[in-house]
Amino acid sequence: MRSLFQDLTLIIVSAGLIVLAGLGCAAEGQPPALPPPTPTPSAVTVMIRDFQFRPDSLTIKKGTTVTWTNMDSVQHTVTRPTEGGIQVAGPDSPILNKGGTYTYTYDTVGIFDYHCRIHPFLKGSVVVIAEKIP
Ligand SMILES: [Cu+2]
Repeated sequence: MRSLFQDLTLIIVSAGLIVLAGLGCAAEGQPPALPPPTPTPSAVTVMIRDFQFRPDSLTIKKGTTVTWTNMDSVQHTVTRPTEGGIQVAGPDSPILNKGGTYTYTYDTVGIFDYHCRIHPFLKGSVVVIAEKIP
């Protein structure tokens, strides 16, 4: 014995299928344009140990945050270069003691060198790309 409720349910489900079928036809042969993939920002860690940035060169996606951690007993910095007395883009940390960390987010595509202000021979660089790393 079918109830009125069952009949109504059947009608509602049928109507839903018809609507879905209609949508299917509309989309046929004309796939909807997908939005361009957005690079997912991520986080990368660089250790400063034995007077070296490890790794000393990185390739990252735009929007990636890099965190430097000083593992040495001596103080270090993560400092962008200066050109004609003006600092160009890049990280600019305070002095980091042992265990100190500094975080910088690269929002611009390009090549960004950096160094330690206290030990200018201590150098690193970051390549920032727009596309996803394969
Ligand atoms: Cu240093």
